[in-house]
Amino acid sequence: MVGRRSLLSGLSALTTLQFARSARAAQSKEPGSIEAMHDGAAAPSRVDGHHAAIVTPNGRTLPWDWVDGAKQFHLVAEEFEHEFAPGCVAKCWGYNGTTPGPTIEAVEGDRVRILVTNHLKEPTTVHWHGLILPNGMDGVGGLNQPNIKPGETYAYEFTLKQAGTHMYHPHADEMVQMAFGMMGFFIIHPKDGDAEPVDRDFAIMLHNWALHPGTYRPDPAVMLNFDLWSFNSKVYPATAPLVVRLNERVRFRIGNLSMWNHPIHIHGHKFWVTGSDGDRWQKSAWRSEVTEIVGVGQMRDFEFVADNPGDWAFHCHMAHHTMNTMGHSVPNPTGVDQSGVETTIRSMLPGYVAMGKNGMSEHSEHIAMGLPGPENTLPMMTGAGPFGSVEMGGMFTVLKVRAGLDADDYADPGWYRHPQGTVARRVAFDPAYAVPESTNGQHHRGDER
Ligand SMILES: [Cu+2]
Repeated sequence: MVGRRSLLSGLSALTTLQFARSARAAQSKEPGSIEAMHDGAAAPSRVDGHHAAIVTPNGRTLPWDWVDGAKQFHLVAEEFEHEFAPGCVAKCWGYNGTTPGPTIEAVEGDRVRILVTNHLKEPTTVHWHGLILPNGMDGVGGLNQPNIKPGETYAYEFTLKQAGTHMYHPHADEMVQMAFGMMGFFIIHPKDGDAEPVDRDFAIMLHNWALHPGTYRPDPAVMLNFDLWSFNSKVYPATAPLVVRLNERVRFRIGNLSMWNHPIHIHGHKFWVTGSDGDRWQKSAWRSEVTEIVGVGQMRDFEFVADNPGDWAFHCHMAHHTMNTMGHSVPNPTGVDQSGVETTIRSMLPGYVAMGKNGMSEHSEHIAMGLPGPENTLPMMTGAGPFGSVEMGGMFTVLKVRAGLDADDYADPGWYRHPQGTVARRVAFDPAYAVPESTNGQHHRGDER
């Protein structure tokens, strides 16, 4: 006997497929304004004269002061309200009011001091993931240091002996603290510069969230079936577009502190994998790819020359990771006529709409129709493109390659205008148009419908 609760939790899946309010709100906000990308900070420039400054889409870089012979940074661990996309907010934890916390950016050889103030109601620490440092600075609570109790401030201080893409996160109650969003980038530029410097340098953190529909706190106990999959703690269509100027050399630094591995895929360009947790690789070790798995706890650097103008999908290739909230315990509705049960289910679950008989694409139509859905969640797929619904959510954004941008212009240039004759076109309405013989023995020409 299926209890009402389990039925409802199963059905919440399909129900969340349809709702409308947040979807419309999400679509009405043009993502990727310069404010959205940099949180109000000034447009990026150069670090130490020659490194392109890191851009953390939807995020920002942590400022520092020169104090007692070190670059001094200050992280405050705290709780705040975070918006994944318009219509979906949660109480999250992070640093200085954001998840991921602000990106720490420094140069090889720097002496750094990072103050960490704990405004949480439980102890925390910060581990500097991938950094070579004195043991007592490694941030594993109980092993390398006492935990930082609520209200306390600790100082971490060390000299940067390496370059590359690294991260920071707690090593105290880490299952909970990371599930709530506590993580950030720690990026170190090589002191002598890169042999092949990049013009734009983006940092993107991969994460997952069990924010069940109608709830306002991520569930830290979930291990597999997450509701939201995020780039820098945002889901499409709130993920900022990645704007680059034609023929620039671009680096994406991808970090993964989620609970899954993510095959990150870029359209329209092949890239070299040029670095990982350890550092930038020797050029002989670079690999040409279009998809690269970024494993849990790993970092990968992708580099390429943006020589192909257009709006190119940039996404995780796990199909469920480019979706927003969905239930995982729903019976497969494909091919099933549900019209007889819809009324019954709606009496238990207001707003329920049977769907999925011919696939989930009709979900986008339901969103466009304005059908209501559960509170504080997102439709499975959404996003309005120039040709219709972009049937994606989650770990998805758009790489926008354009000629004629200014060097520091990261603002959304709008949709790509395709040269005439370069868009796939309809050549027939007739289902039998020139259909070849099928190998399954059926004859498709004509009349079986
Ligand atoms: Cu993924």
